[in-house]
Amino acid sequence: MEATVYGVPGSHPVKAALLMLDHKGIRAKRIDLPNVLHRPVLRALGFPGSTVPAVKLAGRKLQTTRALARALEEASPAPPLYPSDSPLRARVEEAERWGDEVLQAVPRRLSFSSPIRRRRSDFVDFFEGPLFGIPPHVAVATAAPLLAAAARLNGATDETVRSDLAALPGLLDHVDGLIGAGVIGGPERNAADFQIAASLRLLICFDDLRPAIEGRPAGRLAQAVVPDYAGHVGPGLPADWLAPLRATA
Ligand SMILES: N[C@@H](CCC(=O)N[C@@H](CS)C(=O)NCC(=O)O)C(=O)O
Repeated sequence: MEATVYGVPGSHPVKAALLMLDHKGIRAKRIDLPNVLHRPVLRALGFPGSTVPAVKLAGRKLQTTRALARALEEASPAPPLYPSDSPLRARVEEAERWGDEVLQAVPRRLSFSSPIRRRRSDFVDFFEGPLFGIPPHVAVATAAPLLAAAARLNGATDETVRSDLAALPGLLDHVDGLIGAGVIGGPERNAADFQIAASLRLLICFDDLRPAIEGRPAGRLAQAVVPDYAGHVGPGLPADWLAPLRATA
């Protein structure tokens, strides 16, 4: 079995999808599309939704990391992505849902926030290669309107990003709690490990956030599950936005 994974540069749910495919021993070819313009391309390819990862696998067109995890479990049960013990499975599924519905949006909004968009030359490192034949530095140099559109589509205003940063210590405490309770971070990786670790690992790529994350259980898990995440964003967030994190670092 082989999969084709359509993504956009730097996407953390795409990273989660690739890690889950790898966990199942399924070879995957990644094709990145330009952000925002990916929408008509996915439609032209026959995907019903607008988000990536969009995965072609054994004749199926799958979208969303959670649907992919379930399809993978069905197609190739070993090694599992969900524990067989049903109370633990329910807790893993709840952690996976939280990782998708709550945590995943935080690094996404941050990536498109106004202070980070000003550092867009840093985005070159997130490219896996040319985008439709366009070299990364050219794509990034001309990306300002697309990044502004992505910020609008994702609700990445200064207010939402500030409030995400204020909430981040609590989100990290929640992840540490899941690790302490043995829901994630166990000897067998599960779907929630991949879902949550990919988001945290993208946050660690930001110099402004790394000190508050990397030394705690959540940060160590992210680095163990996602050892490589191409990309690095230098400092750029205002000090008052970071104050809630500095208080806990
Ligand atoms: N939560 C879903 C959706 C992922 C998602 O929103 N991906 C972003 C990129 S990180 C995306 O495709 N955004 C474009 C859009 O919403 O059109 C999942 O886990 O697959």
